[in-house]
Amino acid sequence: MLNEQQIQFFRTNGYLAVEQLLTPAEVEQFRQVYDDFLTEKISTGDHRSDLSGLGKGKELITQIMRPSVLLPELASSTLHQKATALARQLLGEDMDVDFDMLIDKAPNTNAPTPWHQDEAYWIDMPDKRAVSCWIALDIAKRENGCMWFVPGSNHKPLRSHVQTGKGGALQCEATEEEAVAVELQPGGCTFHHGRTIHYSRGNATDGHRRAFIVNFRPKAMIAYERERGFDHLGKREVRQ
Ligand SMILES: O=C(O)CCC(=O)C(=O)O
Repeated sequence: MLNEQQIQFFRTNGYLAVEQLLTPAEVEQFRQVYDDFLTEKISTGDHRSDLSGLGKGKELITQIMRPSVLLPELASSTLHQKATALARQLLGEDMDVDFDMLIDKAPNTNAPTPWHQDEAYWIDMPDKRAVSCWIALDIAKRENGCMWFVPGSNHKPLRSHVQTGKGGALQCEATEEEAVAVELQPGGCTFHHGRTIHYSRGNATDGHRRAFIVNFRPKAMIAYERERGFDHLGKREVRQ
């Protein structure tokens, strides 16, 4: 569980690193499931896309949306349970899983995830509490695409975003100079608020950089989104 200092750090800075969310045995278990998605042993269909919007025939950043819809037992897995307990400590007991996703940067693909705020992807909601848990299944370091966060951006307005590439990720203006890099060991994780500006460099190493991400918001806001047909599986829209 988190202590008061960690909760305060998150509220002030909009992000938090947790050294070990998963045990080494759990990391191994989730790597296997993850690879079943990557290799299409579990079919991903239209849940899968290239977040870079640039790859010609080859995916640069593989994004698989809502793996727990494809493999329902994931929804009650240790990973989801542990992440949910901490998300509730950070933003309240009414936080629930809105969606999960896998983002893999394959070896030597060198494609950065552009600077953005997750909120730019979503419909406007009356309650803007949202937190994402980004779990490293490999060592995450600057060279293979660890997360960078702009501290305090969670308290500032949403920046304007544009879509990159062909159907690729959203992007806003920000720089590494205003941000902090968070390197993690496998099983470690970061939490970031839906308004926090973040990014990752491309993977310039010979190994994969696999991240399992779970996103939380209040139960009432999940219902609000679903009533409006927004389920994190549809086409990307840019909010201006
Ligand atoms: O894994 C990445 O490179 C980016 C992840 C991200 O933007 C997110 O989890 O909100």
